[in-house]
Amino acid sequence: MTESKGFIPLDFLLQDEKSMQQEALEFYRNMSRRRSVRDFSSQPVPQAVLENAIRAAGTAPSGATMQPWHFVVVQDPGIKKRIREAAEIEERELYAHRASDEWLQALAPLGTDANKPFLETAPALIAIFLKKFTLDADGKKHKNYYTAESVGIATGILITALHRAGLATLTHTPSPMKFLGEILERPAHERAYMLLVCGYPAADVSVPDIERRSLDEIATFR
Ligand code: IYR
Repeated sequence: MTESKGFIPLDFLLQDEKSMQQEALEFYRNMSRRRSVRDFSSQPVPQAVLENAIRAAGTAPSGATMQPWHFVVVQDPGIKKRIREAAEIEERELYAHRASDEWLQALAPLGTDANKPFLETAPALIAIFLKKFTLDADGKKHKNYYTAESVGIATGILITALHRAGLATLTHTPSPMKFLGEILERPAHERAYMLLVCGYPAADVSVPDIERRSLDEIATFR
């Protein structure tokens, strides 16, 4: 499985300071343009982009290198429809009953509601599953560690890889998400972690006018 076969030299690229600074600045500028999108074109996305973005996500660090994630890419219209219907049932509950007034007020600027047409319009839904255990070839259970942290990092890399490849995403977390494991027939030791909606933005899509917190606000150097 993931057992280390020993140690090998690190494949590390030492850069000069100027190119480090350029790279960091360009990366920041590019990432600043990433926005969550809620209105997608139905145009299909290149399969190889999805595959390589998931390969990149799979490079994330993880507790004891257990790589406790599984990605299910849904492009089948029938399965997308079932996911939409199940998600909207939970979302209607959320908006009508489950969410506190404080929560609804926090969501108001986003203009969201219980209708999730993008779950059918977007060409690809990537369901991300968290594996509390890994089953080896003999069916033996191996405990995984720091699973939420590990899958969170992998999801961040996935979002970044898709953005850099020219695709828009939406992190969608209908709650509870148990229906995802059922529809996608995942084993019981996997928990649905997030649904990443992926595709090209619809023409002329607009996004909420928000600002990112400044460096001063989010970081302390001492
Ligand atoms: N899951 C709901 C509500 C929602 C919650 C948060 I926190 C958001 O940042 C956005 C939406 C929905 O998708 O509408």
